[in-house]
Amino acid sequence: MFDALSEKLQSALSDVRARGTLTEDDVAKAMREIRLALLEADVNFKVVKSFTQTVKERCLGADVLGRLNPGQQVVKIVSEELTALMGGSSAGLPFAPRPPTVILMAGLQGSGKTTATAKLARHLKSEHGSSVGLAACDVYRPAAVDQLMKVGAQADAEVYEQGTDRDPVDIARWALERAKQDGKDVLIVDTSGRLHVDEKLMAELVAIRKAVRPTSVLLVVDAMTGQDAVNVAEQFSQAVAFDGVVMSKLDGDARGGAALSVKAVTGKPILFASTGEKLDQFERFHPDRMAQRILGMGDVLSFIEKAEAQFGEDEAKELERKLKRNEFTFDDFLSQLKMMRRMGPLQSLMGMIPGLAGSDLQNVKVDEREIDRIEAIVLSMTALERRRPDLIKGSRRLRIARGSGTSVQQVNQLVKQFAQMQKLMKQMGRGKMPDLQALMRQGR
Ligand SMILES: Nc1nc2c(ncn2[C@@H]2O[C@H](COP(=O)(O)OP(=O)(O)O)[C@@H](O)[C@H]2O)c(=O)[nH]1
Ligand SMILES: [Mg+2]
Repeated sequence: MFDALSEKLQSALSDVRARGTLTEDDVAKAMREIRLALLEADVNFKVVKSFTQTVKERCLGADVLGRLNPGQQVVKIVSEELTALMGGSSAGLPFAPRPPTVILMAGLQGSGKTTATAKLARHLKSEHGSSVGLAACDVYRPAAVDQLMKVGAQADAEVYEQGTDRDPVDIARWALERAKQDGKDVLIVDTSGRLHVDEKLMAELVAIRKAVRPTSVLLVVDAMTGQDAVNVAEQFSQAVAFDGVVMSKLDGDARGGAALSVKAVTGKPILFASTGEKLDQFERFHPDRMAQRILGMGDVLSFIEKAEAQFGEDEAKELERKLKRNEFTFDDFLSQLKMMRRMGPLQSLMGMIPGLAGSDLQNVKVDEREIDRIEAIVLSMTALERRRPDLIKGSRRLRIARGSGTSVQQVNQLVKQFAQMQKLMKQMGRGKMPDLQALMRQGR
């Protein structure tokens, strides 16, 4: 996600980051590079202009230049302004005072509405314990109702459908009645889309909106279409006011232009991020965390949150404490591996780990068999060895290799990798990225 942008911004900032003192020229040069990076990322040019202007003014205005560690100040300012650009604090989805809360999904055909409908249902169920019904109002594509039934079942949400012969406005009205009768907390209305914004599409949406009076209208926007996505969002906002954006297909978007421009152009925040075809690849969008991720500050909070969802909160708190204090042993490593496996594809988690983003380690392909081997090696260590990896030498290595059915070389390699990891964590703790913790507090 946003790899290209992330790389360019980090390289634009790497110079100032490293400097002990900064001149106005240094700042100007960094701003030029940031401007280019954003334009290449397909961010709306007006947005780029005002963004770099603000950042520059803040960098030169607040006595950044004279300060100790001015580079860190600049990085902090960029991070704060990126956060503001994407909507500042993360916005939530309001619930209706009297259920059901009705959410109307809008967007072009293929933008990811039906997928997002089911993902949101799953999300609301798991986060809020909501019982959710889905209204099948896309009657133009024959397979649309079947698709919603299929993903709806996966999300454990009841689908209210009447085939494809009735008027979508009638179906929406009927579905709302059903949802009320069934005591649903939430009704999500999936609608049809067209390839382009046209009058018929807008008229139908307006009619459905009138019929069900939604608590929120969400616009699903395909991040992979970049600037086009933002133009579409702008056209929608003129015809059918929406309250927030679901940014879909972020997993395929290396550039990030849509995500960075849509709030500034439409005035509406991104509420959710969809990052894959699977139903659990969906999360609330947090501008502050996204900014930190783009700038290679990792994303501790999302990581911990994901861990919390899988584990008890206590376990996750403990992990957070250890990550911060650098009391990290092979035992923790082992339980982390287990946890990660429960959390889903390892690769997708790598970018969230601070210190890993942008490092060589992030590019390591995660092979599940490799994880099996690592687990076997750690399990063959004694309790003492797990706490004191520095003891693992000579005959101990051979014993561990035999015990785990691996080679001494493989044991060596793991011990070395582990030492490298500890070093990374120590660097974090020592404040190689000192703003991170401040930013995290701010994000709470
Ligand atoms: N990679 C990826 N694919 C997605 C995502 N969301 C939806 N899709 C795919 O995009 C296609 C269109 O999605 P769909 O929900 O049917 O769009 P709709 O026409 O707006 O209802 C489907 O093949 C989905 O599996 C996402 O976040 N990431
Ligand atoms: Mg659909």
